[in-house]
Amino acid sequence: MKKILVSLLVLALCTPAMAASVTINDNGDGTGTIVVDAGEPNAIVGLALNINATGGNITLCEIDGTANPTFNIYPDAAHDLEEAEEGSYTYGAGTPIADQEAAGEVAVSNSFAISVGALNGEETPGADGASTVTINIEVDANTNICVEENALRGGIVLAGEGGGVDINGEIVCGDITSGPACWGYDCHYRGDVDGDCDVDADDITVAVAAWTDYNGQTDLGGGKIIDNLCSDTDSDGDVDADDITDVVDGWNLGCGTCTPI
Ligand SMILES: [Ca+2]
Ligand SMILES: [Ca+2]
Ligand SMILES: [Ca+2]
Ligand SMILES: [Ca+2]
Repeated sequence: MKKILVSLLVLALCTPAMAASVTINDNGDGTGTIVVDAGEPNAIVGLALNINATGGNITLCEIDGTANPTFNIYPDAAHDLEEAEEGSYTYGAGTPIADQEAAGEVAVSNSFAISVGALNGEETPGADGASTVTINIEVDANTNICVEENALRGGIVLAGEGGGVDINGEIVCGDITSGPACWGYDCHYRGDVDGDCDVDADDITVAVAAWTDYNGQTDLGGGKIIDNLCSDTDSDGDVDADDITDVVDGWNLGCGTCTPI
C-alpha cells in the first residue's frame, strides 16, 4: 500500500501545465453527468475534484458506473483501511467520495470530493486511465452543481509525461433538474405554466385541462403531454387540489418579482 500512496504523491506534485474541460450535462429526470475531458491521447490516471451542490440533494455519485476498470483505487478509502489495519486495502475497495479538506472516505452529501486513481504494473492488473471521465450524479430535486479542482490532492493527473492538468482555476457550475424546464420558471409555484410571469386565462386553460384529465394521478410522464407536468405547480409528480390552489393564488396575487422566459 505504501507504494500506492507514494505513486500518487509523485503524480500529485506534477506541475499543472495543460487545460482540461469540465462540463455538466442535465438529463432532466433527476440525473446528470459531469464529464472531464483531457483530450486524446491523454489518459487521466488521477482525479480529485470538489463537488458542491445547492437547492436539492445529491443522492448518488459514481464514476462511470460502479465497476469501471479505468480506475482501480480509491485513495481515501485506502487511507482509512490502511490506518485501521496495515495491508488491508485491496484494489477497487471503497468509494470515490472523500472529504474535501482532509484524507478519508465520507458519505455522499452536498459537499464532497471525488478522489480516484489508476495504477498499473503492480501485482494486481492495473488500469490505464481514460481521456474522458464521466461522473454520474442523481439528485432529489432541481440542484445546482459546482465543480472545481481539489487543491489538496492535485486536481487532474495524466499518465506518462503529461503531468498534471488544470481547468484554469475555473469553477464550473450547472443545474441538474428533476423535471421539465417549466418547473424552474420564477412563478411556476403559482401556476405560471407558460413562463410569461402572469397567471392568466392561458395558464388556467392548461391547468384545468391537466386537472380534468389527471387529477391525483402520479404518473404525468411518458406519453402524457408536457403541459400536464407544467401544471404540477408544487413539482411533486401529480396535478391535484394543492396545485389548483396554487393556480388560484397566482390568479389572485400575481407573480411579484419575476423574470419571463
Ligand atoms: Ca402565464
Ligand atoms: Ca400570459
Ligand atoms: Ca402537484
Ligand atoms: Ca400533490
